[in-house]
Amino acid sequence: MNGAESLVRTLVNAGVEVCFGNPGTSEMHFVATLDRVDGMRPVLCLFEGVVTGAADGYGRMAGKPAATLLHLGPGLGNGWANLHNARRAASPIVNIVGDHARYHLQYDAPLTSDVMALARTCSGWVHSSVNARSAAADGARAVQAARQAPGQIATLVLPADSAWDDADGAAPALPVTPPAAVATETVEAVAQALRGGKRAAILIRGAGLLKEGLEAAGRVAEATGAKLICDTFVPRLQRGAGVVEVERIPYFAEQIVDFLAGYELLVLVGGQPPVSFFAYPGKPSWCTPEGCRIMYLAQPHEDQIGALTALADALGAPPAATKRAARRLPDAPSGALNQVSVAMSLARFMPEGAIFIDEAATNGLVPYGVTANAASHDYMGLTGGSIGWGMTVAVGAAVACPDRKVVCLHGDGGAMYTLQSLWTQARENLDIVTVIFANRSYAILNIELGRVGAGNGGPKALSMLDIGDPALDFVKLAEGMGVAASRATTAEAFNDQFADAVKVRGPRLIEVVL
Ligand SMILES: Cc1ncc(C[n+]2csc(CCOP(=O)(O)OP(=O)(O)O)c2C)c(N)n1
Repeated sequence: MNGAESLVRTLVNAGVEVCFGNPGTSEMHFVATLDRVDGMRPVLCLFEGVVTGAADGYGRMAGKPAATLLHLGPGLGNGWANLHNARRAASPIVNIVGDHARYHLQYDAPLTSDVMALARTCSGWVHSSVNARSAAADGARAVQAARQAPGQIATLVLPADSAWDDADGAAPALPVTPPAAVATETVEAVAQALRGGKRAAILIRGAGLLKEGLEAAGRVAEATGAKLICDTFVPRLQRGAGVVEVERIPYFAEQIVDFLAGYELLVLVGGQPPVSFFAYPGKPSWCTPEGCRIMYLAQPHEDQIGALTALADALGAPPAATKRAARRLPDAPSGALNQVSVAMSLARFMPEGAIFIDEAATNGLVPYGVTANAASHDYMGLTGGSIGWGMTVAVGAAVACPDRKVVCLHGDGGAMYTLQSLWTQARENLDIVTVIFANRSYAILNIELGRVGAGNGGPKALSMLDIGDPALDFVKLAEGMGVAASRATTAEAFNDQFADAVKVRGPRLIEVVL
């Protein structure tokens, strides 16, 4: 057995079932192993940004890591932006990055680069397997590190000779440390502060945004009158009919300030105080009101669900929450096609248990709002702000949850970063409906131009924010990658196309012409 095979067998032992990858020469022994080892599903993606984004989506939905296979520094570099998004979501991922054989590095061959340095900037754990006999043990440690609460990116560099030299065999899985229990004193202190009658908000992230956490949070809210809130961009939120609701913090700094005005106590559960996404001249970066007390109920690595449950019990809250989102499905939309009509169709037809991925940018606000009362679903947001994420995450979510419909709303600008996702969606027959908002513009940047005080922009400046000439034909682009596609120009047409798309299994794309 060589080092690569010992590593793949170890990954499988540790519960890693999927490898999203884009290999090169230095990863050929790893690739060759895939036919010799049962239990690892290889998924080819045609750009590393798709590889890493898919691993992010898989990690968020499966709650355990997939492996990626990346080609030296350039492969990792191409995948970096979506690793950034994944890091900001605390997604568990195990990157396997091939490198030159160690004796080859001295010759400075063309693909030589400082892979370790690059890996450190996006990973919580980094290691290079210095010989084939340690690759298995290193792999086990990588999975353990990735699964450490709340989840992180572990990058294992595999030099080519460590892959092809003889190894002793696979390593067993290492124990996974569960989220740490929150101290009783912490729970007591927060309970006492909440009992004090101050106007309070509880900001929840991580596992606290899954149904069980929300249930406990709902009990706390009902016992204290505290408002439940979540970040603008959440890694994963369960919501919809029958689920306890949280209010989303708005995007712009001054809106956040208004949203939090008057709060005297901010309790953090797995997150940090909200700040402005960007700095703007004359506008605040820090958005928590002056004098507002900030208390941490649970840190990201701690047990958020357990802490919320203990808090509800300490407050003597009723045993179950009573306030949940009602089921309210909109009528079929008619007339103009815009984010309102799309939102109505979405809420009408999104099936129970759907996975809603949101990179709709300026067209995302209404769909998010209206689906609050749709069938219950999982929602995922762009945690790191690096666009070109949604379609890639859809790949990973669909691989992780083959029995659930994935609905991905996407801006046309962001879509062009990682459009290759569609090819993998077709090849793997993934159950994904992609809705492209074709406004033919970087619309948000038109807003930001004024907000940062850079003026209205002359023709050259505005040309940098316009993607309408030539007009992108998403129907042809999708069909060219094997995904059935259609174009909607009216609300009625979209309604029909979307209703049809959710009924049929497999990848579909609808271009919404705005
Ligand atoms: C990697 C990366 N590059 C550039 C940006 C800057 N950026 C933010 S939004 C945006 C355009 C988004 O356009 P689109 O997806 O069409 O959405 P719209 O704003 O039109 O609603 C760009 C280029 C970014 N966030 N991330």
